[in-house]
Amino acid sequence: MSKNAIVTGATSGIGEATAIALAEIGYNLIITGRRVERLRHLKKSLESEFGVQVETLCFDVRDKHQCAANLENLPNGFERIDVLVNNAGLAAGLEHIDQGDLHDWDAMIDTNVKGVLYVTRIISRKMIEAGGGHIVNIGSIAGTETYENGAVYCASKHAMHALSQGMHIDFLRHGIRVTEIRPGMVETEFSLVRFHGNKEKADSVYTGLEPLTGEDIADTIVWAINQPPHVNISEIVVMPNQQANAYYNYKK
Ligand code: NDP
Ligand code: 8X3
Repeated sequence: MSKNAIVTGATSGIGEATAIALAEIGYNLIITGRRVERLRHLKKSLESEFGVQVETLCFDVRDKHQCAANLENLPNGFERIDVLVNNAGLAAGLEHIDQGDLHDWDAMIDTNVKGVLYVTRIISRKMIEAGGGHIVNIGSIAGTETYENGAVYCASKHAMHALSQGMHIDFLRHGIRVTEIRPGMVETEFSLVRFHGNKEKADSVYTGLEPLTGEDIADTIVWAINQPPHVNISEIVVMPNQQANAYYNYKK
């Protein structure tokens, strides 16, 4: 029987690569994000390339009403959700706390923390009813480390780390597996978003080293969900070979 997955934030980067990787192994998909044209384009290409069913839900995970309106009643064929990938997220800005922008803080905390909770509450209830499932949370090395200028993003990813552990505990009795993946640098639209569209600044983050790709993280997700049902991969840290942690990297 084919399986069903939801990937939040599938319009670019890790989420898009994950949608492709899951379609490739036969998952029917619900892909979400706010950029409707990108969702439509991805749906079309996944359906034609892999012959799977793909539905798009265009909404903002920060809005609890939009989450409910889109996720409570899922499209036909998605009565059971086998895998939820909580991927939608962002960093906004890079400065000391006294210089922080309140809009940036709201965006990070509302997306990376509250958005994950809104989505998980609704989908976990469906998983409980169905007798199981697998939740994959995209955390970050910023979930266990804190670096200068990144306090609020790090706080939001520390929250993701705590939520992943809490989900595992709370869902033990329901047979729902929970995996947190904590990547280092992945070249996506992440830095472009963090620097509010400044491409030069964004590109400079990756100059001199070979960062991870969205596909690297998608491969890791596929490996974790393909483990036998009695195995739960709780946490995975994935780093570029030229980066040791948030502070040390080797640029050529
Ligand atoms: P991208 O910017 O390429 O992708 C982010 C995705 O999240 C987009 O699809 C975006 O869709 C979606 N998204 C953002 N805000 C919202 C929102 N309010 N509502 C719905 N969807 C939203 O970055 P990445 O692929 O790198 O980021 C994916 C995840 O990986 C994030 O949680 C990030 O924190 C994490 N991460 C990234 C790392 C990196 O170095 N790139 C390292 C470690 C973790 P849209 O704009 O269409 O709404
Ligand atoms: C993204 C990686 O090091 O920019 O989560 O925080 S980092």
